[in-house]
Amino acid sequence: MENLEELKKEILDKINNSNVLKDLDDIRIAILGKKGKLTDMMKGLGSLPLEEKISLGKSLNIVKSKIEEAIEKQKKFLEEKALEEKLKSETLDVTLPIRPETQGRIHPVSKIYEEVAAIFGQMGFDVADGPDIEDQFHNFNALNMPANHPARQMQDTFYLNNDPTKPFDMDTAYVIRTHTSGMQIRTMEKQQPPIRIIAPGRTYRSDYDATHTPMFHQVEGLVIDKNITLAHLKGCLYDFMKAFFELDELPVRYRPSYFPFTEPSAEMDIGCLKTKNELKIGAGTDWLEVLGCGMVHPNVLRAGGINPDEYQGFAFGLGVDRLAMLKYGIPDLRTFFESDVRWLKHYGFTPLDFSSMTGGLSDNGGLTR
Ligand code: 2NM
Repeated sequence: MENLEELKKEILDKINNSNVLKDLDDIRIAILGKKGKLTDMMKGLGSLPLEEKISLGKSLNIVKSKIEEAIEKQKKFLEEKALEEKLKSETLDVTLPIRPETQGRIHPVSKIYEEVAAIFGQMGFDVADGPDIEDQFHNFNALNMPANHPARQMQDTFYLNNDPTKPFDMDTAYVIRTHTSGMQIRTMEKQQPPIRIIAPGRTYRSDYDATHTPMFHQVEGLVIDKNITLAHLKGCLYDFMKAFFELDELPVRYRPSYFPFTEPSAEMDIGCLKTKNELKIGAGTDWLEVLGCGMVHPNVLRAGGINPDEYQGFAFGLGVDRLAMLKYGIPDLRTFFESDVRWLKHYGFTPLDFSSMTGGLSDNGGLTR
């Protein structure tokens, strides 16, 4: 009995002094396991006289439950301690600056798309989306470009062979779009006026030199409503150009031009100062062409399912790559598509420096740089 009291004290001490769960479990096995000390003692009861068996058995049971209780308590304590340590070691200070310095950059082309969408978005335009692969109706016929039109010729347009098991059929072949205008036609087909959309996207023409790449980026726009006039076109595009170049005053002029899908058609120039190695927009006496535009041809409205006696509209198209070169002073178009990370680091934008009309279009005041 005295031994038992001592043993109990010794075991409880061990339990309460254990520091890790593994040690505690080792102690439990050594005492209460199949071959544990207390288990052995209980097995030994069988060989004792009845009276001793009863009283020692009782004592052993009491000791056993005390030990079990102590183990349970210590286990809880050690588990809580372990959790606390884990949480402490995993703490993150979310207020620390980003490390290493942010690596990714937004491509100037994407930046221009954001800026253009922010400006026209504030004027109430929606952004349309459509396929890069077009049928000839949406890319040509609906745009008042009949079968014999020069721009449809093979040297300008990438034609696709729809069915490789048959000979190429010029009449039914799909094309990869030469402009984004197919989206305007698709919008007219599914929506009656008022329509105010911009259609940004990749476009493709078989052309390659210092100022032309076979894939380039466009934003086209379309406005249709009752009583839309050339004055709406001029006001809208004037406001756009001032917002885009972030200038309060900007000289502009419209020159007569020709597009099959608009009548009348025009090209818009903005005033600038050209010197040997610098281009300053909004000052000087030189002119720079920035976009094409016009009043939507009645044939185009009809092709889109809109009655030209009831509705009028204007449309425009601008080259995103060229606007990026002008606004951000990038001299060579071909570098846009070389995926050189040093170029991107120089001309690109950090993702947090996003474009908005209220936060500064191209520069948010150094908040993220
Ligand atoms: C341009 C110039 C002028 C244009 C026309 C249309 C449509 F579909 F409404 F007829 N969309 N875009 C257009 C007009 C595009 O790009 C230089």
